[in-house]
Amino acid sequence: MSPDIRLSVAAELERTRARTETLTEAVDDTDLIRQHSPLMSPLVWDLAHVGNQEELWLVRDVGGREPVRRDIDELYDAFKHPRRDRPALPLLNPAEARAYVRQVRDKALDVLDSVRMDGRPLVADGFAFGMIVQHEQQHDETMLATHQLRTGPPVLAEDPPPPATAKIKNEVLIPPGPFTMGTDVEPWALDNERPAHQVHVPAFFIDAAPVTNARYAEFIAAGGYDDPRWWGEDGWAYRVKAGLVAPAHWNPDGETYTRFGRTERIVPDEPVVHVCWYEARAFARWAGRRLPTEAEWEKAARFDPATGRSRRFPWGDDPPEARHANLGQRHLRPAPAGAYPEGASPLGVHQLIGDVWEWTSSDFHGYPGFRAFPYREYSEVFFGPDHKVLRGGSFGTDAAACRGTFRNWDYPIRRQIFSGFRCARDARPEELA
Ligand code: AVJ
Ligand code: FE
Repeated sequence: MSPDIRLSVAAELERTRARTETLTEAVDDTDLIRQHSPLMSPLVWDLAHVGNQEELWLVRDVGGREPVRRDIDELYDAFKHPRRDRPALPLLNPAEARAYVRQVRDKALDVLDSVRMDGRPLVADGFAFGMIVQHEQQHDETMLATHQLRTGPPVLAEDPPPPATAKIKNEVLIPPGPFTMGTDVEPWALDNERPAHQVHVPAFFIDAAPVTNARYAEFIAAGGYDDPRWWGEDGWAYRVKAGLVAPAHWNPDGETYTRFGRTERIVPDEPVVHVCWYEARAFARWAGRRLPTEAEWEKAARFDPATGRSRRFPWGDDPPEARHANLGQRHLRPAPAGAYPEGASPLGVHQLIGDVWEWTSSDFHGYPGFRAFPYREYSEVFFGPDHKVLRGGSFGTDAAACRGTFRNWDYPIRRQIFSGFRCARDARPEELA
């Protein structure tokens, strides 16, 4: 590992830990050990789990060091205990958890200083460190979702997102033809983003921005939640069972939502958030459209028609800056459609990165030639029809865990995540200029 990589990894680890501390120090100990929803872990579980993964991969595996706390591995193994059962476990208390993650971090930094480039793929380009930075960032987003489910007065500071400045089209034509999906070159890409492969994508139209609250409210007003035609058998069964009538966190008045403890009027031109895949699909069908496939989403986000190559991000290959996208928990809400003209793709598709995770129509599968790395439990065990792919990251996602190739997945009923969507449709032959 070059000295440069060591320095940047250390900075990323520190920056990430600062966010973890904000999320876990904003509430008192009672709140940290409480379960705010059966869908989520107590925050203190996430905290120690982050430390435990860092211990497993960096301290023990990469560093070859003695365990810090071998006795707690089982408690923080996400596959051993479902979230709903975690509050009943003999977890580290908040003070113990803080001391534990500190101790692990000191050892991990020591490993970072001394580890030799010895040809192990896990060590090459700092991958294991990048994986651990991303893992903690992913849990920071999960903890932010837990904060959204918590009741009580606000504890997180607000910083409003930029206003809409660009006038954007309704939809954009993406020309037909092959493009490169996935990557072999992103140093911190996870196994499910690899390998790069060619995919032929027929011409299609995609919304220039995510579906807004105003558009979504039209669907509600048109009786969309009461019409089984839009939902499909599976979606309708869930819609009825769960009593869905609006996105999560919209209040019964139909005019306000509650975010991180603050109740405010629904902003019409903000992307809708906290909808499940069934709601997204129902809206799309009602609108005479459909969800994009994952390949369509990635082509819209990465394909550069001038060169034919796939970019890292819609705006190019440079890492995300504040002017490009609403990422990193800077703003605790999506920004209005048109707020990030500098983040648009060459063809004029806006806000693909940041704001809201976007549901696609695709099931989560490995790409052709997929190889699990470094462990099957990161992705492979979730492959199959039960999980739908989401793309693009949200306001709660850090730049380290977000890029044009990044794939997220969840059950089609989930809406405690920062999930929205945009629509697509096939292009008719006469629409191809
Ligand atoms: C990629 C967001 C689905 O939170 O379950 C965290 C990320 N994997 N710890 C999740 C993850 C292991 C994962 N998602
Ligand atoms: Fe995890």
